[in-house]
Amino acid sequence: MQLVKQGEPRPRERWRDFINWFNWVIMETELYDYRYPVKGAYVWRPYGVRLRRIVEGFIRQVHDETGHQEVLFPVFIPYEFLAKESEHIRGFEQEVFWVSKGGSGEERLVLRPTSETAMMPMFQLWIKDHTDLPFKVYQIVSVFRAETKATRPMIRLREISMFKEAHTAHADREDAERQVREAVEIYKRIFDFMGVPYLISRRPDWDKFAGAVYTIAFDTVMPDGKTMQIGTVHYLGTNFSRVFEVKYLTPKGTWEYVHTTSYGISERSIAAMIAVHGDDKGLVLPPNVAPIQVVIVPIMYKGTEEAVLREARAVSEELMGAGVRVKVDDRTDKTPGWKYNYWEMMGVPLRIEIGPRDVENKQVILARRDTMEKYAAPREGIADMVKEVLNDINNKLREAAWEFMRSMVRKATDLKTATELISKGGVVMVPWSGDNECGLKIQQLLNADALGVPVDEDPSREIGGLRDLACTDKQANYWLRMAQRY
Ligand code: P5A
Repeated sequence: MQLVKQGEPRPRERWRDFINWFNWVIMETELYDYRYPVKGAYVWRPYGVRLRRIVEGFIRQVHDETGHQEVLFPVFIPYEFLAKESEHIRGFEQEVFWVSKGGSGEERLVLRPTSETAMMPMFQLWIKDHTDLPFKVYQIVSVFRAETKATRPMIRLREISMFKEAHTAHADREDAERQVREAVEIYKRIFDFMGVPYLISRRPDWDKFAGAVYTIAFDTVMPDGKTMQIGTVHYLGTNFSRVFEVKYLTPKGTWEYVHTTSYGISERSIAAMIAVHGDDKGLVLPPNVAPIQVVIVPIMYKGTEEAVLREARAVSEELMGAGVRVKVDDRTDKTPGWKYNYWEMMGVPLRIEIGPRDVENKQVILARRDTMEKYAAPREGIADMVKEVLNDINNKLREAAWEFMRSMVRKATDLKTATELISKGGVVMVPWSGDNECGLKIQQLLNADALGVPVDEDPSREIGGLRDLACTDKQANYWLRMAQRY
């Protein structure tokens, strides 16, 4: 993999050279370091950890609010447990990291690639009767997958270090499917918070999670037109509960298998957030997630620096009191111009400049990172004003990202147009019968992957009379989203 070295000139065209831009920006802003000497394992640096903690905080809040309880399971899973569900092990067998021990041991352990088979034996002990259901837990932990596709910093990891996985158990299919819908709403809230737009699709059967009855996936479009899977929700039916004997006593006095679901997101969602908002200058962070929401740069000249600094600190106090994450950059060895460039690269949403004239005029200068607008605002009532601007930046960034993604989704009803559009990047919706063989053929013809049929809009809208893109003797029943994927 071609990686940019720290300090090298930054790539100018994020569009053409997205991965180089991405690697440059996470490295240069000291969010992340990809030089760790193990493939697919990377380091979060302090600025990155602060960002991550804010995102994790929101993820926890949303799960807690919806009745999920946080747990922490061991990283070890006995191999026999991972292998109990036949489809599950078929999917993960090649990606499992084995644990070797000093001396000899009978137990064969693996590092969890996901925790369904770690949770199930404990669910079996904890769930007794119908009053225990629904049962909803989650954890934010590391999981390990020996990914065979090329690893990429923050995007495709072998140690996924911010894996939020939720696991739930229900009395019947109906309640489990209600949970699937709740999970979709939870993920919408999380991605809206970060301003990341999404397409929600039901994955085709050949691409569902190993062991699932069906998978609903969130994808977003990267600046280069390729899509990225940023979250998935699985209905697992009784596939896991049967092999782990997870049963509950019904009010009628009979024993039934629970229906389970699981859903997960990872730090890849942070990568998506960075990708959809960033620009040639560097990061552009939505205030919702920015470790520093406002940076105050005092313009210091000899003679007036004390008054200016005092004012900068007073504004900082006021903002802090209003719950704003603020920093005063009072370094004396850097010029204001240098600081502007630096904090712009770091993605700080709003800069406040205060000079001697501003103190005199009872005003401050606001500079927005998203629009690069700069204007004077009255000193009086600054906290309210700043909160309003931060809110506006959250909304504008989210809207701009949605607009870009929507512009990258198109429809094609014939092979020639579909092929042309796919080569330009983005998502192309094509008519599909619903037949798996035809879907696989469409993938081959377009040399692209099927994301699935829309869950966020009617998949059969305006499909009447159209034919399957690959099996032209078959009537089309759905629009199938196709794309090149990360
Ligand atoms: C759901 C949670 C699961 O593992 N078990 C528990 C289910 N689903 S999944 O689709 O395999 O993964 C959930 C999300 O995690 C992200 N992801 C990754 N991120 C970074 N590096 C990886 N190697 C990686 N693999 C999966 C994806 O966003 C995926 O949707």
